[in-house]
Amino acid sequence: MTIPKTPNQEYTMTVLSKITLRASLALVLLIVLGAMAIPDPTPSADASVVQDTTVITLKPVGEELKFDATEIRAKAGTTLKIVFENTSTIMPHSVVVLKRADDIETVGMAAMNAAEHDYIPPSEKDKMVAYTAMAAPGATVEVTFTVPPAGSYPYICTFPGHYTLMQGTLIATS
Ligand SMILES: [Cu+2]
Repeated sequence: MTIPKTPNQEYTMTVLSKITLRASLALVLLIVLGAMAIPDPTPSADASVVQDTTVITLKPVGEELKFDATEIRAKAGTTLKIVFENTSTIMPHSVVVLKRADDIETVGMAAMNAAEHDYIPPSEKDKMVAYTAMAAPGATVEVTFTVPPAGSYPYICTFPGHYTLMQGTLIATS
């Protein structure tokens, strides 16, 4: 494209408004596409490794009974720190990593009657790999533990009624 030697005011204005219009259309398209984007079925948490400790930050999705990451990956035998930022303004939540998926129901049900233990039932602790304290709305809790042997480990929230929906999977890699 050659630039006219004698700048034509009208030409410049036309080009500029065309560019502006195109940019606006592109922006609108981006917004529409963004709103239409299909959520990743297994969103993964961002992980950062500090001194051999993998740090993963989890949050709830708005006021839904959902973790923002439903899959966490870490190497078996390494140290994993889960930081849970409870961004909900109304609901308490926790992160409890279990040894077996078959125990989700048992632990979830037992937790309902464990208010005095912060909804971490002492009788079921042997089924847990790790657990955070119950995070009040707006609070941040964390737990640091050694990643168990290679395999899949479910994590749930043990606040009454949340465990059926509020789940994710820790994948311990070899
Ligand atoms: Cu919860």
